[in-house]
Amino acid sequence: MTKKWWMGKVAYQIWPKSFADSNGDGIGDLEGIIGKLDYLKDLGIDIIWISPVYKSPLVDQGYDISDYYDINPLFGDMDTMDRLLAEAKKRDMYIVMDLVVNHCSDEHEWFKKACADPDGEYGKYFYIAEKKDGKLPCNWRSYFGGSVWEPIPGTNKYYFHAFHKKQPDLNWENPKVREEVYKMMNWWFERGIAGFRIDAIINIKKKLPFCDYEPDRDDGMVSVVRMLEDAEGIGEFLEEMKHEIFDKYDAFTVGEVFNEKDSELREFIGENGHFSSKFDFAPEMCGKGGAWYEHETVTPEMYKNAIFDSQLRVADIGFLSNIIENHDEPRGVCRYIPEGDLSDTSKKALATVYFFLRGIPFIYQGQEIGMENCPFENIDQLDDISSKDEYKVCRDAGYSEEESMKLLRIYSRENARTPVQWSDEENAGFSTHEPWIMVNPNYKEINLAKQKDDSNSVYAFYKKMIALYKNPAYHETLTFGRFEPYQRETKNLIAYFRKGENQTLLVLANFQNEPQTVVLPEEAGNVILNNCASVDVDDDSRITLAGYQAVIIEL
Ligand code: TEU
Ligand code: CA
Repeated sequence: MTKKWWMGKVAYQIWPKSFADSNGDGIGDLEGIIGKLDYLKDLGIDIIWISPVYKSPLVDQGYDISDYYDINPLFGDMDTMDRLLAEAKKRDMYIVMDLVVNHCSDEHEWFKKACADPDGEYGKYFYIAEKKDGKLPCNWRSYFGGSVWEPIPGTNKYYFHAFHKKQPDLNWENPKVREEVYKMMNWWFERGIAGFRIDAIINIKKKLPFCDYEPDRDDGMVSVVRMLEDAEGIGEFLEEMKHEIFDKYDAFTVGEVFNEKDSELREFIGENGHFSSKFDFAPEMCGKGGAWYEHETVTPEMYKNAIFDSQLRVADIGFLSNIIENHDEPRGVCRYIPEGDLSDTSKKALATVYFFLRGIPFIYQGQEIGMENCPFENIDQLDDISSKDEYKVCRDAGYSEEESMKLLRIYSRENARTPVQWSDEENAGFSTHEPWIMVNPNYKEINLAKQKDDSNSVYAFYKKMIALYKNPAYHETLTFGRFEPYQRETKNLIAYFRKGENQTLLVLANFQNEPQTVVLPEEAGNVILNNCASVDVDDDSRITLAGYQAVIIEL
């Protein structure tokens, strides 16, 4: 395998609106990010992915871009962006931007021109169609609810949106659109970014011509996801993008790829794949299906199977990007640790398990201090379009307000979007002003200031993990070493090997409150990571792990 600069690096996701507010308007911004670069460097971060900061009406918090060449004034301006790039570079850190090109905002000038003249040049930048015999071109339901078709006022025409109606899909079949996108990407690389996280990319290829599918709900519609099964040929677009742009800049690219077919894995992230990496969403998808009230609670066994299956499926084909949460998911500690078992120890156990999987570890802002879901009490405390839609789906299905709010506290992506808890000062040290969204009331207990100098804190443990990962004595094995499950059938034990050329490391985590004794495959060597004060190994190479104890042993 050809070694690439990004292999063995540690990445961190910033969701700017809630990261750090520098000017006291209650909204995080670029200057706030610059102010935290030393903090991130000290933690051990190499690559920083910043969720969208482009000009945007923020209907979907920046994933609705109205100008790809400018910065949302709420977040700063282009000069500040350039300074951020320069300051990151000074610290040997890499900035990765978010590439949102399945759709733009309905306030983008392309779309305004398309609406003004749907049959003209810009009309072809989008999917615009008329009803036939009183019927829309297809019965697909958008990700955020309602039909994918929305009328263009003053005409008999409709436009297609896979997400919100203020996010019209760009027509990738039109070479002009692709040319515009590459031009813009090029412009950003020339400014000094290291790569892109590529948003919702699987959706750029539609199943055409549009057709109806069997409805999956009483509304007569079917999730737009259904068409992905039949959409063929996305690879041609992605190869073009790679050859035109990514190769030229030796970029680090990570695809937000769901639903790829097994046979496509190598094409996506193999040695010469479309992208450097793709997120492993298998744990995120665990237990999910249909509406929120139809989801199943994730058990440690389900979690283990999800990550192990992904690891085995990918093996050495390429590098997954491993996460326990992001801005679209609730906090990982609340999702993968059974309710009632949440503690600093269990948070560290989960961290150990995911961080040392083969791939690129991503940390989402606040994860390193063990931030938890937010106890929202009513729907008005939330701003997220997806949460509002899912809440409505629950209410329409007869769930009470209380039941629906309970589901929201479990599944809403707003859980990960509350301000980062820097200290126990007002507004958790995030801002001097009341933040745009509530601060999690647990900020007095969970905050960075409290954890920074406490060697037993979740934060200190993350720092330790990163240092271990980068320790030259283990870095090769932790980066390239083979993943192999150990005692996979043992309940509530999550254990695996990382096997390098001349080194074997064993990651062991006891995912329950009761102690658990495990026979080691061979005599234990050094214990190189431990989330408890001691470790109990007997003469017969049996290790007894305390509740939620996690260790890494050199064999
Ligand atoms: O997400 C795409 C996506 O398919 C989902 O994760 C989606 O967020 C979920 O189904 C809704 O709850 C990306 C971004 O990460 C997300 O924040 C944006 O809302 C979406 O694209 C549209 O740009
Ligand atoms: Ca601000």
